[in-house]
Amino acid sequence: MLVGIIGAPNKGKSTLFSALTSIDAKVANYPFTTIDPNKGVALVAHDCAEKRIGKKCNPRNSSCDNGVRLIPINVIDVAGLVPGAHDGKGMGNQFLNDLSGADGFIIVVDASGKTDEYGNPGNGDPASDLEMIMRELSDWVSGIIRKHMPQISKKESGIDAMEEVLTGFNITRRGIESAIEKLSLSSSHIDWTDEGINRFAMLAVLGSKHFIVAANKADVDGASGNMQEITKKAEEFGMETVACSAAMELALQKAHVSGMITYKPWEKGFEVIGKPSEEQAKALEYMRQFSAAHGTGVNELMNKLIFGEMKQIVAYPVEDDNKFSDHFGNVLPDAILMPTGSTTYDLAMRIHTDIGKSMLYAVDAVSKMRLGKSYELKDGDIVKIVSAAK
Ligand SMILES: Nc1nc2c(ncn2[C@@H]2O[C@H](COP(=O)(O)OP(=O)(O)OP(=O)(O)O)[C@@H](O)[C@H]2O)c(=O)[nH]1
Ligand SMILES: [Mg+2]
Repeated sequence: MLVGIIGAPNKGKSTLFSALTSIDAKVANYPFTTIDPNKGVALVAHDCAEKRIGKKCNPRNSSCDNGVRLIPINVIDVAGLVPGAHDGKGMGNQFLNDLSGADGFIIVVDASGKTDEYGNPGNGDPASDLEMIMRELSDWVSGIIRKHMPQISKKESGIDAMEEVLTGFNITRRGIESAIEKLSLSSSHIDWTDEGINRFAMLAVLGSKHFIVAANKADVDGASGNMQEITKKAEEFGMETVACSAAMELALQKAHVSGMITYKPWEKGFEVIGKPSEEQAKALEYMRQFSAAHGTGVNELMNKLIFGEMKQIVAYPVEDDNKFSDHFGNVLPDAILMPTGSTTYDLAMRIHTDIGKSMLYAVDAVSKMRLGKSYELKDGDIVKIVSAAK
């Protein structure tokens, strides 16, 4: 799974990336600070199944902090998108290709409205920035379709041809079919007008990828006044909005590393353990008040994207269902993210195609019930896959 952080320039994408990954990305108060994409690993927090079995876990592919499983997710932070980016404006469209493998997107807007769509200081309109980003993504996809139109229109099955062209961009067959249906376009033989292609591209993107809107810089005066409009625009696209302050999240994490406070991003609040100067104490107090109800919003953002929007569940495969462990005795070694609706067979295929192909059945390690290949996994299930594979 790959999550892309996108948005116009100077909105706080790299600050959010640093807060999510603990990697020091270059951050500055001017547009196009980021040129080459930053790639890293974020951790998403979820209740660990160790509580259910009353045994301390010993994770391998993730980590666990007092009953909170931290599961790694790849994230990528790219250059700012400006109007016409799909056509090579700004940093061009190379970085759009870097995003083609992403299945989830965090769209960062400047909720304070103090930067324009090119990232320059001034009067900005975050809701229209959001619209611009979606238009750029969709124009990028339309451009690809248009380029391949001669070959698509020659094929008998338009959907197959479209799928072939768009598969590298993680545009799914489901997304293609639902867009065609919504627009009542012909699907057997595709030869649409430019207008048809544009409308199709937007719906195919929305139907294939998952989005959440980060109303960033929520700590800045004036941000709350823009929230209603941002949320309304996001809803038009079927997206949820989370108000956040990436800068505050980063500051709290740095204060934790320096020994000034103890802070865990997935918990609300923090404890001051160092000796802050008067100025630091004031800043900490401000951050405490801002984050009292919902934290800084950064953890919530990731959680809502992965478990809400992308509807992922966590499954724990084990080899020994009595010890809940792998064959080395590691308890609940792996936490695997899977889309809701995944079966024990899907999990087996994820572990290894050989195990999947020769899977016989599965066992629920807690109830010891035998589960068929088509059993739909629930969040937190601990299962042993029984396979004929060695
Ligand atoms: N007040 C406040 N400032 C922020 C926040 N997030 C980022 N900033 C500031 O906004 C400016 C731009 O941040 P970056 O993270 O470089 O933004 P970007 O979107 O990656 O910018 P480009 O790479 O140029 O597209 C910097 O001065 C940050 O310190 C926030 O939550 N609150
Ligand atoms: Mg950047």
